[in-house]
Amino acid sequence: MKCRRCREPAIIELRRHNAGFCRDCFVRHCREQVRRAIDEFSMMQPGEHVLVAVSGGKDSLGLWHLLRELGYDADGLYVGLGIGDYSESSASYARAFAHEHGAQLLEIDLVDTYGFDIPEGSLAARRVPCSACGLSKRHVFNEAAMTHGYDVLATGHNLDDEAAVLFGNVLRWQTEYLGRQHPVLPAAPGFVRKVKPLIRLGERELAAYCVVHGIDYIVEECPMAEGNRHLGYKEALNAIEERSPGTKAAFVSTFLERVHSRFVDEATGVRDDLRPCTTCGSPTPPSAAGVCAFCRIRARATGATIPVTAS
Ligand code: Q46
Ligand code: ZN
Repeated sequence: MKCRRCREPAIIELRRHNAGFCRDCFVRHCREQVRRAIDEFSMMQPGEHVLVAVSGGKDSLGLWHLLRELGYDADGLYVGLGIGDYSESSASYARAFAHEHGAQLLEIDLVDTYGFDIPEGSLAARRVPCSACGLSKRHVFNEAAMTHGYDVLATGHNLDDEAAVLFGNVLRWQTEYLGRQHPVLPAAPGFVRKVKPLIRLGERELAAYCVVHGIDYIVEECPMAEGNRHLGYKEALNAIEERSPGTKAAFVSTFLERVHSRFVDEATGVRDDLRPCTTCGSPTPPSAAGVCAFCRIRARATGATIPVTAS
């Protein structure tokens, strides 16, 4: 197979684009997809101070590299979740990248800063690990970006992730989540702007991007991922994509073009009703009796006494 752009031998075939690319044209393709996503959704402006949430995996390290290549002033944020050797190892990949590229890495350890780790938090809150973990990461990312004065928080969600989340939200008709599912969540009181610049790139492309740049990333899956519903959704979508390449991209892009706006009002209404958490100040729904979900998990895991009246 030859490269679509320059006719040199291709190193990767992208069936969704019905094309192959050589190394240089593939790198250019990845940059172009990120640049287009940033422009299309007005994610950020040159000169803004960007914080990239990095896990040590291919997506977030690839994103960090891509943003820096595109000229953005992007620092990394690594949150230590306390998931045994997995966390130790993933931190070392994030640190190695920062060291090698002369980039700034902010590190926050959940145990040191908040007094609990994800295994304890999920047990204490009786939530599946990924639920306690996702919620904690969202809280810590937002808090860190706000505290350190960043303009925007970028996460490494790729096309496969977004398609799987969308699939789950549609299967259960979670309309509020559908209204919130967008590559840009604008800043609001208590919230930094959040963006997903990898929305146009798939998992395979990120893995290949890291390989061609010699970016080392953690390959092992998180040991607590078992039971994560999105893994099943990904498998189902992969089976569909195999038969008709391009379905995932069409699913996500058509949703954003034609469907998302129908659910925005519901999501905005929920956001407008948020009130500062009485413990940490983060925006929280009135139904939570004043204490945000993160502070409730933290209180249960650490045995701290805070006024917890709702579950
Ligand atoms: S780290 Fe956390 Fe993921 Fe592990 S516990 Fe689940 S959400 S799988 S990206
Ligand atoms: Zn709180």
